[in-house]
Amino acid sequence: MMHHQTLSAWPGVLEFYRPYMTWLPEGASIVTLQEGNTPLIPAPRLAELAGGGFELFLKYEGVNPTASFKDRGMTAAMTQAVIRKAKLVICASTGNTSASAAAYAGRAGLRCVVLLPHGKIALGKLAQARMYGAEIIALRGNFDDALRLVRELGARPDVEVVNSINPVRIEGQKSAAFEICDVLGRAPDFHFLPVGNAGNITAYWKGFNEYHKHGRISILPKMCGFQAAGSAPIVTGKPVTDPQTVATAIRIGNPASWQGASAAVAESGGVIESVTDAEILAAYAQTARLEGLFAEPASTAPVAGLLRMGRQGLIPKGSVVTLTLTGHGLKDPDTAMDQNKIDAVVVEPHLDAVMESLAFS
Ligand code: AN7
Repeated sequence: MMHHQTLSAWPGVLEFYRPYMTWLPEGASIVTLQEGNTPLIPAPRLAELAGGGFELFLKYEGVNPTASFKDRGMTAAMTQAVIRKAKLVICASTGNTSASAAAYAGRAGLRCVVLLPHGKIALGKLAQARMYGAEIIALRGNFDDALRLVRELGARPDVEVVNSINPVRIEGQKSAAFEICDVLGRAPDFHFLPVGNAGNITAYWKGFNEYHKHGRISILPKMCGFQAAGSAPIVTGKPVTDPQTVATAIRIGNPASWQGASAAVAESGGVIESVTDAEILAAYAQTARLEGLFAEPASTAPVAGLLRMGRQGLIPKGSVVTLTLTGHGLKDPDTAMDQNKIDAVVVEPHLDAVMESLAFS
């Protein structure tokens, strides 16, 4: 007799966490790709590299339907767009928001326009926006220019803005904090994540607070956010007019949720700091090699931050630390190839040739 466990379908984050989605009208039909329920994976080798003595878990958001955490908010934004009978959905994006918006809009049967900084979008994200059928406008400008234009366009009642300035995006994204607590059976002592437009750190803090208020967790984590050094307005305290970083996803000079990020850090007793591109790229390689998790450069900014804080002795022994890997490494194949300039060895298809190239006798 074989004993099987039962596997039930995951309904997506809005349905699963419906009691916490008070904005969602009764009977609304939800636009979902079954996003969420992503794995929380132990990362003992990275923890060791950061000095050890604590437990580390990585929330691998790259396995969402469009391979980033944006899908959690996009199910909410697109559900709302349908309720409001929008004719057009628009967003500004450094890439992942546009990929997600394009997919969910297609599913909802809505026209989707994305405004992107020309030449600064990782290849995989552009491929997604094209395949899902978005209309792409490339601006001779940066993300901040794109978001300014989107705010202006969004003043029309038949246009739905699906950036995180739309509050339901935050409502969807807070589900990641719930999942972490549900899996651990407690809240982490520290939560690490990258900060760009600062919607996600705002969303996680809201999620942890709601679980705390409802008695699901008894402590709140210290929120630790990391920006790229060339694009660190919250760290330096002033907008950056020409942000630069290899982590194009977080190449943002004037974050929309600046206040939310500052509040999360201040209220939780956490930190917001910057890491250099060199630190980001080192952490990018280490995360892939040590843990088998390929995440895009923006996602490894907090890994770099954790390595630094751990080595400085800022993570107390016995702590439980969680860290969000926000997007899949395959999003940005160009950066991956640039990091690994060593080409494959090309040989004839004979065993001797292979053995010879291996110097294996
Ligand atoms: C992989 O897609 O802003 O601080 O337009 O793609 O909530 O902005 C992406 C942001 C981190 C930063 N990691 O999150 C966009 C966009 C990845 C990202 C962030 C982004 P926020």
